[in-house]
Amino acid sequence: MFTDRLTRQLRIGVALAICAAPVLLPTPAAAAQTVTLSAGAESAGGDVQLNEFAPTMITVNTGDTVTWHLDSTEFHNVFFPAGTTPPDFIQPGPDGVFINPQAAAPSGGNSFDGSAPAGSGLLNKGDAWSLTFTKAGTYQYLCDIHTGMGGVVNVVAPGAAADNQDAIDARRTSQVNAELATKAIPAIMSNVGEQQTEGSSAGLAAGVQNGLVDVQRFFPQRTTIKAGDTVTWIWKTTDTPHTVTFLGGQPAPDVVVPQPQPNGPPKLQLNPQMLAPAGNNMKWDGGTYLNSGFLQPMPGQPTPTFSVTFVQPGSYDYVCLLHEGMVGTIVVEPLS
Ligand SMILES: [Cu+2]
Repeated sequence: MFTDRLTRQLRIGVALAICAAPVLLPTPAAAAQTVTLSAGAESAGGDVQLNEFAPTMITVNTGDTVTWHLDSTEFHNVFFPAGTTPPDFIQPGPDGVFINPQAAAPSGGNSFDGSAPAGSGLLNKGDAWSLTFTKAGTYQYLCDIHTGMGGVVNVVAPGAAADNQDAIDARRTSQVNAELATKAIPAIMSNVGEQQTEGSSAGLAAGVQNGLVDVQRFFPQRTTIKAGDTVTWIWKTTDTPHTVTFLGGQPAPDVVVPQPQPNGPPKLQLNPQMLAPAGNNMKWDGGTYLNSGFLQPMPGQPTPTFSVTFVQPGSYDYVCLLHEGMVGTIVVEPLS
C-alpha cells in the first residue's frame, strides 16, 4: 500500500517535472534562501480543489528553507516519511473514529537531513510550515490525507543550480492553470446536466473527481421535480467522501468533536452524527434531519448512492457537511 502510494506519487512528480521543465538558476554559495510553494490550490470561489503540491518538484541548496503555504479550502499536511510508513489519517476504533494524532500534529522539528520523519501536522487555509534542509539528497514527501498527493525536494550542494522564488512561482501558476484547463473543466462539463439513474426521477452527482482534481460541488446544484419523485445522488469520485444532508431546521453537526484527555491534546473524533446515515430510501416530507452519512468510494465496493422520495411540495436546501460551499437545492412542485 505504502509502496504503491509512493510509486504513484513519484510517477506523478516525474511527469509534472517533465511537463514543467524547471529552469535552474545558479545561487550564490553563501546565501541560504527561503522559498515558498503551495500545498493545495483551488479555483476562484473554491469549487475546484487541486490536491497537489505546486510545483510538485523543486530544487534547493543545502541550508535552504522550504515553506509550504496552504492555499486551498481543503486541508492537507506535509509529511516526509524518511523510509518509514506514513501514518493513516483516519483511525477507526471501538470508541469511535478518530483523526490520527500522528498525522494531525507536527513532528520531527524544523530541520531535515533524511534520517528521520518530519511532518507539518494539519494545515488549514493560510497556514504555513517550514523545513530547513541540511543534507544533499532527493526527498519525497506526501500528504497523509489525500491519496496520490506527493512531491519531491531535491537538495543540492551550496552554489549548485537551484530554483529561485520566481521560477517556483512560474511553475506553480502553469501547473495550476494546466490542471484546471485539462482536468477540472472537462470533469465539470461532463457533469453539468442530470445524471442517468435507473429507477429514479433525477440523478445528481455528489462531487466529481479527476485524479488529484476534486470538484466539491453537486451537479446540478438546483433540481426541480414533482411531488412523489425520487432523487438519487451518485458519488462520482474515486476516493473523496461527501455527505448529502438535509438539516430539517437543525444546526449542522460539527465534523470533528474534540475529546479532552487527562494528558496531552484532545483526541479529534469524527462526529458520529455526521458519519451515520439517517433515512436512506425514505419518503421524506421535509420536516426531519436526513443524512446520507459519510460516504466514500471504496475499491471493489459498489459506488455509494443515496436516494430520497420527496412527498411534500417545497424548496429544500441541502449541504455536504464536509465541504464548505458544497450546497444544493431540490424544488418539489405539486403534481397538478
Ligand atoms: Cu463534500
